[in-house]
Amino acid sequence: MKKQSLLALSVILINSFCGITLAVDWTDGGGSHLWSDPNNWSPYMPDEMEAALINKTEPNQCIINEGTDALAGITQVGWWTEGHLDVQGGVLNTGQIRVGSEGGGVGLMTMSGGNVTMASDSVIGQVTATGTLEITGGTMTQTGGWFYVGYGAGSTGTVSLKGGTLSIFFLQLDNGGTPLVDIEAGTLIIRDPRPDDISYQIMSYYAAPSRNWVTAYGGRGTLVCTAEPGTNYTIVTAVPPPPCDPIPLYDFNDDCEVNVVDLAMFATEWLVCNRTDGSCP
Ligand SMILES: [Ca+2]
Repeated sequence: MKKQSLLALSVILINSFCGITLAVDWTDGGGSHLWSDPNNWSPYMPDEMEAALINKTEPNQCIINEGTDALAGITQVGWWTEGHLDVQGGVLNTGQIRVGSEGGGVGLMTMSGGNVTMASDSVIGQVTATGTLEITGGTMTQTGGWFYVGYGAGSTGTVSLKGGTLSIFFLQLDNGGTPLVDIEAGTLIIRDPRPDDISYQIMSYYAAPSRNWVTAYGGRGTLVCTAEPGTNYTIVTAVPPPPCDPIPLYDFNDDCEVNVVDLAMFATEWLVCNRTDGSCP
């Protein structure tokens, strides 16, 4: 499908859901990589009524830096192709964020500082696309709607909290895709006023070994879920694993100990043969 057709389709879809009037393309035509440079957008810089389509990656990624006050109705990163939005500072106010959105797209959003605010439903990895959100600093706050990770068949959504804060109302991981929320030094805040239900959802459902959709340090650490007194906020953080040096060679689950758990993992592949030349027994 030609780009113009895709753009028209996008506008129709966006219009039908959000009342957004126009999709504008990130071009990096000015070469500065900065969201704040009007020369980097076509036909012009987005405001709160537009969908900002960021479909370029290095060396033409989009950067929001200190002093930038960015606006968009929808911020769509990696739609039918690859895109990278890097928030280093400043502010982004947007209705929605979609990272990795349809058509086998690959979207990456990195955040090391600043403040990002979304007013409604947002998704990391939507319908056959792959989306990754990596936060090492700054604060991302959703003021309304749900936060979807891995939405729809064939989608892969990954949220990596290595610092900073992700503050949302509701974390929705159960929509047919492959979701992962991995927490290291960052903090996940869920502001739903039912902390007991949220804690159960996180610790006993999403983080259950049969799913492993929410992990701490890639499964090596320990998740901690607490209700903040007086606010009903559920705070999810991670305790790092004990130091390990050297890592045992046959420690398949990375817990720094070789035991029956690793043996069971080994046994599940006993006699598996994947040679493609027909020489397997
Ligand atoms: Ca082990």
